[in-house]
Amino acid sequence: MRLFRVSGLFLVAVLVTHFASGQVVVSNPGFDVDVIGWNVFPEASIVWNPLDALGNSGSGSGLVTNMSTTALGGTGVRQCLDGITGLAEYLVSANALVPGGQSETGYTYLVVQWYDGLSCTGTNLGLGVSPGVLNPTPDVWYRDWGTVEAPSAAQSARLLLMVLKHQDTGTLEAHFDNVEFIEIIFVDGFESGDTLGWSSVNPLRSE
Ligand SMILES: [Ca+2]
Repeated sequence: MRLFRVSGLFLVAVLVTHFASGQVVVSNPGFDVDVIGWNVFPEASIVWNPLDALGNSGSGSGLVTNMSTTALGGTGVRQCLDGITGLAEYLVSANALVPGGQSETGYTYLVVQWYDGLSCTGTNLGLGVSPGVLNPTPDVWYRDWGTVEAPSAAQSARLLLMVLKHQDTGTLEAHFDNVEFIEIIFVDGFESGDTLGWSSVNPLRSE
């Protein structure tokens, strides 16, 4: 399983580069003890819950409730992120779970709103949206994710964890955990003519 190890090393290199740059930091991404840092939209609430996406007894998740009175209404929680680099590509992702036994139905998705000022001020430059996971299996953790490119003038981004409810009645709850907003740094696109960063391992051949 050499490929897996090589991939792991590549991932570490990307993360080290990311954290070394210190650009975008999500506050309270893993909901260890509370939901501080996450602010609610209208018709939504959030509470801390001990259910953790990785089964970690020392952590939990944010349980978001959609109370929308509009059919197909999306609402949820948000956090503003500074340190955005214009034209940079970002991976946005979060674990999500819709508890079973609920009378209403729906799903989760992520939204990024770009701003040309710091701390989500100035002009709203538009949205990036993850496709979400339609008709998710109840009580199973899944991963919402998407890639978004920051507009050239963007300096900050508002990250939204959203719950969509199909019905205009009742409520729908969903857990979120392990939120990530990571700049994608392509280590070597062969521009240098140097292939040292690449392995020629055959993934179909085991060691
Ligand atoms: Ca957690």
